[in-house]
Parts: sequence; C-alpha cells; structure tokens
Amino acid sequence: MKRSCVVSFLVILGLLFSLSAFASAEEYTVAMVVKGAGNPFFEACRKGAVEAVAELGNVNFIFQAPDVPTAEGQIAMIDALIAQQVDAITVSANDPDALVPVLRKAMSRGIKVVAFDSAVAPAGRDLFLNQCDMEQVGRIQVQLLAEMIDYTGEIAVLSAASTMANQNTWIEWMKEELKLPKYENMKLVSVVYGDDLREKSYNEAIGLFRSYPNLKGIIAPTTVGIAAAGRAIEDQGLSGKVALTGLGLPSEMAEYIRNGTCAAMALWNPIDLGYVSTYMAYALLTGASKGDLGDVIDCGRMGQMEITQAADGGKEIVLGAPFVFDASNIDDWYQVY
Ligand code: RAM
Repeated sequence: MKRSCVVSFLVILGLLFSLSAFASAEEYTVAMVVKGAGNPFFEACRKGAVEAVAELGNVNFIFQAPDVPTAEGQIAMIDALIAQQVDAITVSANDPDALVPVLRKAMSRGIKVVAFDSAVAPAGRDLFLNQCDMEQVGRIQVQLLAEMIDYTGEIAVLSAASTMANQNTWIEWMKEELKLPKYENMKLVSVVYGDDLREKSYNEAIGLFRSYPNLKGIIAPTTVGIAAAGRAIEDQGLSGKVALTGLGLPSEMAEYIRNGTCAAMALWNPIDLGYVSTYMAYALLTGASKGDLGDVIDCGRMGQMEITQAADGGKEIVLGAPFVFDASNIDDWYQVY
C-alpha cells in the first residue's frame, strides 16, 4: 500500500514535470513576407531572421516573397498564412494601405504583426521596425549626388514602385532638401518607377537618358534600382557623364563603386533588420512586451531597443543611422551583404 502510494506520487510528479517542460518549450511560427522574390536585400533580411530564430530556439520560421512585388501577391500570401495559423507575421509592405484589411484580419485572430523596412499603416500593424530616420535617409542621398555633380544640373529619381511607403517618404525628404538655397542650380526633372524589377528599372534608366540628354545624375533609393542604373550607365557609355547614388547593397555595387560609376551610396544593415524584426515579433508573442510606447525589447546581439512614436502615428523601433559606402570602405563590406 505504502509502496504504491510512493509510486503514484512519483508518477504524478513526473507528469507535472513533463507538463511544465512542455509549457516552457512552447513553439511559435513566425512568417516573414517580403516585397518580392529574387531581391538580395531581402535574402539578407532572411539571413538575419534565421540567425535570430537559431538563438531563440523555439521558433519555426517561414519566408515568403511574391514573384512580382505587388500588394495583391502579398495579400494572397498573408491570407494563406492566417489559414495556416502562424503566430506572427513580419512584413515589408508593397503598399501601406492595401495590406491593412488582411493584416487587421490577422491581428483579430491573435497573430502579431511587425512591419519592417517598408511600413504598413498603423491600423494594420502592432509595431514597425524603421531602418533609419527617414529624413536623414532622404537628405543624405541628395547631399551625396550634389557633391558628385558640383551642385549643378538636371537630376532624376529612379524609385521602386509608386505605392511603396519607404521610397515615397525618402523622396519627400529629398524634395525638402532640394529646397535649400545651395541646390538652386540643381533641378529634379523626373521621378520614374522601376517597381523593384531588374529589367523595368534598367529600361526606366535608359528612358531617362533619352528624355533628358543633359541629365547629370540619378538617385535610386532602392537596391534593385541603383544596380540596374549602374548597368544602364555603363552599357550606354555614360560613366563620368551621369553620376549615380542612392541606396545599394555593397555586394551588388562594389564594381561600380570601385570604377567610379557610383562614387558613393548609403544603406543600413539588412541582416540586422531581419534579426531585430524577429526579436520584436518574439517579444510580442511571449508577452515580454505588449508593444507599448517606452517598452524596451531584448534584441539579442543588438541589445535593448525602445519602442517610440513613429511619424505616421504608429509605434516603431529605429534600427540606426545610414552608413555611406565609397571606395575607401567597400572592400570591407562587399562580402557581408
Ligand atoms: C530595395 C527594397 C527595400 C529597400 C531597399 C533600399 O531592396 O525596395 O524595400 O529598403 O531597396
């Protein structure tokens, strides 16, 4: 009798033990939805997310990208992820407003939503991971180009898609910068959209050379656009005649930076972007943060990061400042991302 009591006590103890072990090992699924397939920028974001997931231990990771960078493609993917009952979605939006209904649906089912890189409107997200201060990113690109063309001549912007929030905000700040008196001899003649597709971006650059024979410079605030513009400038024999800057990946731009086709450009670290956005989703899932202003989130090797008020009225974490790449440092970076 006594012995069977001890046995059942041990069995119950064992059961409780395994239950608590089970509870602490709760598994989460985080899905990252990016603008479009075949963009090395988002491959770098994916790399950062995979790194975070490996550190966190109890997260399954799904990476999805529409073939073409459109809101429709992303909406279909997010709908499917809701049906799959993922726990969190991190997303770089192709359109800040078009994605709101499907992301609201996700949030109403308890799915946490962290936008990163290109924001979705506040109603469709819990948090945004802003890569850098938007104003600084916009202004710095004009400053870089102005130095290259001696503050004189016609310039154009080769952007991604006309619906994309990150590029549109940066372009607004470029226009603000251009209002300063020191740019009075620089004229923004056109803004064209390559939709973050390689061939379309290339063709838009060629179109600019044809429409504006006196063009002195291009700003491409997209890694796809700047690489396509570099190729177009060289194919047309315009190196040294049309200057190029914008936001580029060192891995794709090293050759153009070294040979002067693009003397300087800016960017931040896309690996960190994917890494931190995953930690943010995790903090919301575990309840470590409710996503409130002033909350500080543990972001692994990136340290403690604070939730602040975003310019669009929502809440965000800002990753850092833009970094300028040129011939002096490109060799240190072109193998990193
Ligand atoms: C492209 C994408 C991305 C942007 C970078 C700079 O890869 O448009 O959203 O942040 O460029």
